[in-house]
Amino acid sequence: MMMMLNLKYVGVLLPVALLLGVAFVYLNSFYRLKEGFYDSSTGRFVDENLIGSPDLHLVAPDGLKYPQPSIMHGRTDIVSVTPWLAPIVWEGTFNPVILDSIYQKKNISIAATVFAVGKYIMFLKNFLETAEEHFFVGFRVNVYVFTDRPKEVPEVKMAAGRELIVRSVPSSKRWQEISARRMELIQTLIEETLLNNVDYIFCLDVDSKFHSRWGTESLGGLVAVIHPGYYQDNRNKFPYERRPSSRAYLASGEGDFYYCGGAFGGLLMEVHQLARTCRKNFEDDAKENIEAAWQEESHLNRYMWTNKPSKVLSPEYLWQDFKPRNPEIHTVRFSGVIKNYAEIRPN
Ligand code: UD2
Repeated sequence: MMMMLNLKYVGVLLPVALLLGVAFVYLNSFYRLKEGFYDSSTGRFVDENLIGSPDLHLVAPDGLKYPQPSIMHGRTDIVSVTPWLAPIVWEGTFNPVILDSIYQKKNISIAATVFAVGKYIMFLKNFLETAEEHFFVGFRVNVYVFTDRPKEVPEVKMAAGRELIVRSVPSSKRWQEISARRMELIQTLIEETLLNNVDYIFCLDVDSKFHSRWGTESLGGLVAVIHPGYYQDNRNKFPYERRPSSRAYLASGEGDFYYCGGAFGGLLMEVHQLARTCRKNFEDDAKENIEAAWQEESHLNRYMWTNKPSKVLSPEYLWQDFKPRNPEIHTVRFSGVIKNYAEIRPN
């Protein structure tokens, strides 16, 4: 009796399971097909899932001609890969023509944030004008300016597809606070405005200007810039936060490089996680009356020790105007201008 009942169930369940299986396979392939298309010009199937994710599947346009790459010849005076195999970008390690043509096809969009609070507004014009000349030229770029002096934001002619957006922020009596609060504002900007609208974001110091190309070679998941002041030093000399009571603490013998607080970026969600973490750690420290040695820069360095950047930009991407150019720096792309701290800081 029991046996007969089981057989009856199997007789009903088996066809139902088969039917569901067939339906799943059919619907799944239909769904996938809907997410791609057949490109008759190249004779290839194009998967929109891959096109949609800006960091995946690098497709070069057909017919592109450029010098043959080599794995035997190249720069020998610098290191161009980290021990975790992230590229370190230097002049002479990439071909801008290949990279631009790949990312043009993806129609990526980039946000840049810059803070100009108090007297730092004086640096904005130069920053914006030189960004128009060198920063992701030919790409969709939105520059977000955070300032307490919106009326003093200079008029700068932006190319088609590029936009300047001004956000008001309160003034502050302490420069440390202005510098550190950037993480919170970047986090909020991503959550409230950029999500689903932008692919990459770069967060830059305003007291700086562009001198030459900063473009698609800098794109990556999490992007850090090597600080120009310490790249030849032993890591025990890096100005990391050294008090174990701070959440930015790095012990002697820890840390890969000393990264800049003045320039970092990457894919939107990577930078969101970085900003959220650094903000929280900064605020938790503040509750215990601790301020890390170099504010958010210390927290960023702590974060990058655990969360390794997937692309590292050489000091070409943030030099300092007061420093003579070292021989390995073939081009300065972005640099901090000379400034009189006593004159421009609120404290
Ligand atoms: C370094 C870092 C900076 C930050 C700081 C530690 C570089 C090149 N610079 O520079 O990013 O990590 O150490 O806090 O890595 N700001 C204002 N108004 C002010 C003060 C600051 O708008 O009154 C903004 C502005 O965008 C400026 C940024 O905060 O570029 C950093 O301040 P800074 O340039 O005075 O910091 P500095 O030179 O010590």
